[in-house]
Amino acid sequence: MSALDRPRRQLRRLLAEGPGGPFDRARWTSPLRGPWMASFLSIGLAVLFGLDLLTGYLSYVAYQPGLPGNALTGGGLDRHLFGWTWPTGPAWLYGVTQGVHILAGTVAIPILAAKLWTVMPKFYKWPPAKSASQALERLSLGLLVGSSIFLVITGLIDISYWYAGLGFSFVAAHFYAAWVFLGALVAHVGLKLGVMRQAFRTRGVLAPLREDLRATAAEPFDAETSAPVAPAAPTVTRRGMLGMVGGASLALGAFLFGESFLGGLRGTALLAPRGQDVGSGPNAFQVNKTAAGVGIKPSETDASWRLELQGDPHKVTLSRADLLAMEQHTHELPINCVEGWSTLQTWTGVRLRDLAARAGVASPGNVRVQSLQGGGQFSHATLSGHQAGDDRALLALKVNGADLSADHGFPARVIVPNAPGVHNTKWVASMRFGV
Ligand SMILES: Nc1nc2c(c(=O)[nH]1)N[C@H]1C(S)=C(S)[C@@H](COP(=O)(O)O)O[C@H]1N2
Ligand SMILES: [Mo]
Repeated sequence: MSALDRPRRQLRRLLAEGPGGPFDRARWTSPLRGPWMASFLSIGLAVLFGLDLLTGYLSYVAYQPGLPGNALTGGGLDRHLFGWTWPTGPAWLYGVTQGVHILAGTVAIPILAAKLWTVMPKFYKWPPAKSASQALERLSLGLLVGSSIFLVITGLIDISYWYAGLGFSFVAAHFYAAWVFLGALVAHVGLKLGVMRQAFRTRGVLAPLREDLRATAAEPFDAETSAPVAPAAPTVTRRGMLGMVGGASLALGAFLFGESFLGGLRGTALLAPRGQDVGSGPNAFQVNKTAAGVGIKPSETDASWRLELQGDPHKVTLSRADLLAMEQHTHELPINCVEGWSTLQTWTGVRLRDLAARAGVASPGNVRVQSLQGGGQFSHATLSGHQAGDDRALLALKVNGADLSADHGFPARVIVPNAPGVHNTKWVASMRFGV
């Protein structure tokens, strides 16, 4: 008997019988697992993730990553996709699309968890793949599950402002993962639409929701689905399980949506990042990054501060007093942050259009705005001519009738209607027209 006989025998057995444990389908006994449950949950996920793909794309367009200096990923996808321009009105639109984005992604979490629970036995398949097409199917499934979990987790980290937790650029990672997700989703839908149709045809779309516990039976076993070989007695109805999942989703949504809606409901958003004391008075609304936090020194923003306007060929330097001497305009406009919160305030300042004219530029074209803030993705932004030309696009000097506070961008900050919050640059140092 050679020394290799034993391991050989073991390998043969492993190949024939599988490694046991979770790979043994007989151990998965819940009668609720099966194609109907998987299909029903998929409809919820398709709606929510569909909304996320759509609003994610809109957010991408709103960032105008094709403009010089606005690159998001540093990769080949930093261009205008499908050639249209994000509008400057209605001013609240980005607040709604981005609010929907984080809300849909968050309420999807319990449904995603339930879907993974439902199909879990299929992840332990033995042998892992019998043919090349099965291997491809499993690869696409791995990419789908992996990218959706990755998107949800990076999104949650972002809306919690916990950037230190990520060792990479959130925007680039979230963006590319969305493309992987989209590709895997298309493959998955193509492969599974038949299973879903079959499940709904044989069991009805809603009929299983009406079954009481006694009528809650397993779907017929089929190695290709997650239905159990040897179902145990049910302990909960399908309606009960879906009620818990839906209830968890509703609770998450109820404690989050307040932060996306202008003003008053913010206090209800128990899941939004908390603990910031915004004080009282005209400047009492949330701050994304404080002046001290990004290293703005008081000596940079005192009376010696100057705004530099670079036209072509003009260059103009203005003090805050010069700006206050120009025609002032007041507009009620929101800040719509990409992290999902919005706030509506009344801003007063100089039109960007008028600043362009001051620098000798009749029609503003693209404008590159640079902050006093030394570096980082938020220290500059390029606005389109479409934005800079809008009557309501301001270099704001005041908010709610008072001077801007240091944290809200004193001496001057940009406010553009319907722009992503991050483009409303604070502590502006210079603007270059016609880039
Ligand atoms: N220079 C500079 N401008 C900035 C930021 C920043 O970090 N640095 N944050 C931006 C983001 S992401 C948002 S949402 C708004 C928030 O404005 P607020 O802090 O006045 O509420 O400012 C924008 N302007
Ligand atoms: Mo933001």
